[in-house]
Amino acid sequence: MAPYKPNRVVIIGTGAVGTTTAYTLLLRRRMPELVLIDVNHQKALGEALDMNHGMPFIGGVKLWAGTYEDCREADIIIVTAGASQKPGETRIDLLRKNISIFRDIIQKITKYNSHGILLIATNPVDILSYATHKISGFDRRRVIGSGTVLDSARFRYLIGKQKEIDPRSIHGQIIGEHGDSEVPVWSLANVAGIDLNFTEEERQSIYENTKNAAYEIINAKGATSFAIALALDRIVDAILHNEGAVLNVSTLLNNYNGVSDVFLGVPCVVDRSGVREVLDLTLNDQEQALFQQSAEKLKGEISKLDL
Ligand code: 6V0
Repeated sequence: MAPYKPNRVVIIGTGAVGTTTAYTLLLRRRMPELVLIDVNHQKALGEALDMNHGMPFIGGVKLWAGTYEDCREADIIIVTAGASQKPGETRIDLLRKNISIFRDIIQKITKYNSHGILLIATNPVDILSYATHKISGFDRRRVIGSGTVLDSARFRYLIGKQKEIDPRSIHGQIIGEHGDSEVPVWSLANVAGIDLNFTEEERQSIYENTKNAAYEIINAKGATSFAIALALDRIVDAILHNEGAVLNVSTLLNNYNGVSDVFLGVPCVVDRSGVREVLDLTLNDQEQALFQQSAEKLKGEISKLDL
């Protein structure tokens, strides 16, 4: 087999999430070529120009505002295009607007690319990842939603803050919907294998703050961008460097803790092939019930779509 060379990443949507992700990938020099696409081409042009003027300080990345034809040689296409939450809106509220945008975008991408990995960030991310899988016809391993990677990071940050321990040393995860029905897996959360020993009140507070983080940030600054950009960068790195990293991305489930035919965030092994493997979690009864409720909620929304 010829040696694998990471080549090109395309980002569709150059709003708060798309540009911050581009800038993060650029600073970390994740790939030799980065393309920005937006329905508002002027915006993509401006962002590309602004970032290109920083090249003398970074180097090594060719970046431009492109068209869907540039997807032809892309290893990863990240979709961040579409409406974002306004104060008071849930992620599910965005579905009507974003599903039609997605039909158009995914068809345009697949006109030129049938081999790459589609990494979806637009909300509601789990439902739009499912729709992407259906519209594109891509193998399930190559359609990845950002899932609960960000929620798990928020969870670990808050636990670390409470325990005064580096969040990188906290083992904890959120599964299910990236949204209001997400599930904290307290039964498996630990530091160095040691139980966290939180009171019920502390658990509730950490969970609520994790779940409501986006609402809090959107109320304060209008959008979330930095942590999601780092989460997307983490997923891209795992793919391009064939890491086999375990990340709670959103993937198509098949009889997983009693759940099938829906995309949800669960621990997955991510490498060059995309989602190489979904890891089985032994949940307690309460977690399993909440996970199944999360799945039912999303399946109810999916059943209303014409996919
Ligand atoms: P934004 O800043 O409004 O940017 C959206 C961009 O999409 C704009 O530049 C638009 O011009 C562009 N766009 C709209 N329609 C199209 C189209 N048909 N083709 C190409 N480009 C188009 O939104 P922001 O960047 O804040 O959020 C983007 C999406 O990411 C929203 O749906 C958010 O809810 C979602 N997020 C998902 C997160 C996750 O964890 N998965 C986290 C944060 C936000």
